[in-house]
Amino acid sequence: MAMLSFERKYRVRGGTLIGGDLFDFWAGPLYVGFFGITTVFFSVVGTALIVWGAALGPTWNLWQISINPPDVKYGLSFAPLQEGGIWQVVTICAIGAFVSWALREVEICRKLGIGYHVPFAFSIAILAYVTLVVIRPVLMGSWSYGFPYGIITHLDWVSNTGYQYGNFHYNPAHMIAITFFFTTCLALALHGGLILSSTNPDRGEPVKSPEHENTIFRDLIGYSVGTLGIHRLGLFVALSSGFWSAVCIVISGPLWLWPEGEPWSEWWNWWRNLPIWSSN
Ligand code: 07D
Ligand code: 07D
Ligand code: U10
Repeated sequence: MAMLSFERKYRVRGGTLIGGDLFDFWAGPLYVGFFGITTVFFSVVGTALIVWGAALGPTWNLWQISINPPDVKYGLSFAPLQEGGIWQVVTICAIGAFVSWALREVEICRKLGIGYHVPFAFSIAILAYVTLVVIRPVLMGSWSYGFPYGIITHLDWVSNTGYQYGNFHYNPAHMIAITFFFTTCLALALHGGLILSSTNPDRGEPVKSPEHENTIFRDLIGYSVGTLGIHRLGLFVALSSGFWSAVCIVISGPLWLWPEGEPWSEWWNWWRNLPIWSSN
């Protein structure tokens, strides 16, 4: 009930980025807005195109359906619909839907008078996706470098692309991204565990304070990052994961191993070639 009366209070006009009052309303619990309309538009068109692409064959097996990017011979031009053109239009729709979703988040933040942290965070996911299907293909000179839209085929793409550079584990930016992903899990496990341990006590026990939360880590490791700090840290490590992921793939090809180049393991020769122990 409290939530419902709060919603009534903040459900006011304004804060929109475009279109003034047009579409400035709610449908049940959902805020609509101009960008809600564009999200639905792009999602419906994109999904319909994927279903059409699936209907063209060769399979209705959900795991094997794949909407493939054009052949390398089409370079950066538009391909015929059935030879990768569908993938190109689906990509436009996907970017349209993701960016619309982020802008809808911005409008809701403006209505609530809160910071833009949530849309900023989602923008990093969009950056990673756009790096995979636009920035890197453009730098490589062909849309064929985008990943195919299929549950299993996109895994094949990751595997093939990984082995194309020898062993992707030697990519230093991939290492940094993975370290941030693991750190994010560690931080969330610590935080989830800490909050539950102090604010969800046994029946009859009092709820404990932030002092308790700080003290377990001060006793344990000599330092507590603090109740606000853990959220800053969490956001930082999570966004860094996505950011370094985008970096690790955009440098594979455009920077390293292209046009001829070497596998990622060769990158580490800078270490052997350091003047301190290298005679040449
Ligand atoms: C839990 C939030 C909910 C979202 C979900 C995903 C669709 C796709 C459409 C068949 C954490 C909804 C799925 C709408 C259906 C069609 C056409 C988010 C949560 C549940 N992948 N990937 C998956 C996507 C890439 C990789 C699963 C999307 C890159 C590996 C799901 C994208 C690379 C593995 C999926 C994308 C890559 C997966 C679970 C876009 C590097 C797995 C995802 C738009 C990033 C895992 C069979 C999940 C799996 C998996 C979706 C991009 C690698 C199908 C939408 C090209 C190695 N990916 N992926 O829970 O089981 O995300 O695959 O960029 O092992 Mg992928
Ligand atoms: C791109 C998703 C964006 C999603 C958006 C939203 C919907 C709506 C609707 C649910 C970025 C989509 C929303 C569709 C859904 C509803 C209602 C997220 C994206 C905008 N790797 N690797 C990574 C590891 C190996 C390789 C990233 C680990 C092998 C390649 C991450 C291991 C080889 C690429 C990572 C490992 C290899 C990557 C992925 C271990 C293969 C990439 C996370 C332990 C032989 C990709 C930007 C990511 C990348 C990537 C982790 C192994 C190859 C750091 C832990 C050695 C080619 N790998 N990898 O990017 O950086 O998320 O992409 O072995 O391209 Mg790797
Ligand atoms: C909680 C809480 C709450 C609180 C709390 C807490 C949970 C209620 C009340 C408690 C939380 C805390 C006290 C915070 C503690 C947090 C954690 C333990 C987790 C968080 C993690 C960190 C603080 C560190 C995070 C930072 C990271 C991961 C970034 C730093 C690292 C990098 C930038 C690079 C990492 C990559 C690596 C290692 C891969 C290597 C590759 C490269 C760096 C690329 C190139 C490599 C080189 C140039 C060097 C070559 C490599 C060499 C030489 C390595 C050799 C290695 C050897 C070891 C020999 O809920 O609220 O409040 O308090």
